[in-house]
Amino acid sequence: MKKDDIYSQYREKVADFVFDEKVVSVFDDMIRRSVPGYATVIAMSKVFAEHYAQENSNCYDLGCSLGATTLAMRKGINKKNCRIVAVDNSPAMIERCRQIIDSDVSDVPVDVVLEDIAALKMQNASIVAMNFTLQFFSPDKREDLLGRIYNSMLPGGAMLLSEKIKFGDDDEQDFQTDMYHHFKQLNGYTGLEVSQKRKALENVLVPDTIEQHFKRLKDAGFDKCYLWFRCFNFVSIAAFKK
Ligand code: GEK
Repeated sequence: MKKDDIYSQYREKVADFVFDEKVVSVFDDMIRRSVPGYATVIAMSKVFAEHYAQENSNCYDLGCSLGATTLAMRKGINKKNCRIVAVDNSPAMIERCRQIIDSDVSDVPVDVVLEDIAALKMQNASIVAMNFTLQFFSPDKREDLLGRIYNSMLPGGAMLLSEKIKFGDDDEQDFQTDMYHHFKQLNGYTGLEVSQKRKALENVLVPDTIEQHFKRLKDAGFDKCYLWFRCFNFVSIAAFKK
């Protein structure tokens, strides 16, 4: 696994973060050292897939990056005629993701698709996993996207929504952010790396509060929504269609 040192050198001007070849080459290391609970969320995607994938249905991985969620779901699916559709709009991510999926042996077919989820046609979905992707999606289009996801889902379908969140209470926001930065520094990132990455993400990763997520999911039509995982300012929600 190549080490992420992208922000280790001082930069006069920090440009907005993009998912380009450079990021792809260190992505595994970057996400594991940057997202508390990432390994747990990925591992549990297998459990969700095992329980909620339905026969003759599609399972979506929206913002698949290098396919970690897809690989986990692929291991969990034990129903007939399931197909995973893994989608990302970064050409560099999709190119590498295809290689990774191709070298994984399984009976569950996977379509690796280069597309913006804003334009994606989804249907017949028993599971939709969107792990740490909605936060990068234009805030004014989030409601519409959630509505389209809900409409694409089968009765009994489950959505797995994992996100970085913000807090309405300033003290809690400071506490959770502080702990998160300690987590990153204990994982080997310097103060300079943490602050430059934070700057790069400022206009790119726009978190919502947990209350905004629950309201949006309910408004989209989801019947039940449960917070099943949380670590500092990172959460995962399971939302169900009746
Ligand atoms: C994992 N889920 O390893 N359409 C499609 N893809 C998008 C869009 C969009 N509009 N916006 C962003 N992306 C993965 C991790 S990473 C999270 C997800 C992170 C893609 C973007 O290209 C990137 O690959 C992914 O969403 C977010 O479980 O890096 O913190």
